[in-house]
Amino acid sequence: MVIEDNILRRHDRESQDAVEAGFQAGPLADALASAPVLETRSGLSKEEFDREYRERLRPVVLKGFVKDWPSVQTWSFEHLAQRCPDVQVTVNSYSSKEARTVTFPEFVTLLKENEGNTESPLYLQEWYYQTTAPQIAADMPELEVARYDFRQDLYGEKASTNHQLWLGQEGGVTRLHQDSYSVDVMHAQIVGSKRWYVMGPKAELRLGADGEPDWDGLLGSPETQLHQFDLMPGDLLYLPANWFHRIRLLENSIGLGRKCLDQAHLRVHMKQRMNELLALLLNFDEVKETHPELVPVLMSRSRAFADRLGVDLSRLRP
Ligand SMILES: O=C(O)CCC(=O)C(=O)O
Repeated sequence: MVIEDNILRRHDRESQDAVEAGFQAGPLADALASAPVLETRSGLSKEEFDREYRERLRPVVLKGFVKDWPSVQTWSFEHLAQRCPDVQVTVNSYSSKEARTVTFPEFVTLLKENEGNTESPLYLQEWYYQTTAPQIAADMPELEVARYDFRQDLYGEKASTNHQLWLGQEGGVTRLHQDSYSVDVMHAQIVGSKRWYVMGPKAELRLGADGEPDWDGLLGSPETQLHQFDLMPGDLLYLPANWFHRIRLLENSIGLGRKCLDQAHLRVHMKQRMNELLALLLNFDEVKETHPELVPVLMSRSRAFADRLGVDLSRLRP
């Protein structure tokens, strides 16, 4: 099994903790204070967006782009509780110790009870609301600038609309990561605000000669392209495939993660899908041994993938 050299891309707990610690103190934390703000535009047409940003793989915040969405105009946690009285959600799903499944109104009660606890904020991550709460979907209308999403052609309607809501409390953090399978991030901020730190796809953190992460090497490289910005209600972020991102909730917040597969990334997307499936299938025992924390994630992703494709897992083609 090949060990990834770039610590930013590693999935083991120790490496992820080291990267997160870098955001709290030390050279990276110091650099964040003066990191440039990401380019922000308003009033862009779809053609301008395609030409100036998507085709050139340049990230941008589209200021106020979704400000007229019903969700941005009317949502609060209480409002959603009324509209989703029986919907089950899994809160803090990224931590096996803290994860708990409750109804949406129970989640809102938990939020109130935990208000002000910025040490252990609650976070409902990656809620695939379209299957469990389709009644709220119309409040986040389809975006003209996101019509290039090729997943619909590739996987059909069901697989291509797996948008995710992220709902959490002030202080909640999503650690630095790249999205899988080379999809672009389009993130619409609905309620509250979040601080994003982003780095280019080739940002690299290696171990130095002293065995510690070489932060100066990361910060000195032109590939790092460290930027920051606060996403406010009504803003839409476009982050091209493989850009690293870390998010901290500045207030109680609701955001919509709406991924897009650019047809330009189709080959690499399929290769990554196949790679993951075959690595799981052919090296299952080794993967279980070397990456035990990844196995349940990969299995549930693969099950969801099969489900969305309508694959009958009981059948093997002779
Ligand atoms: O908002 C967050 O906490 C994470 C969002 C994210 O990672 C995404 O939309 O890709």
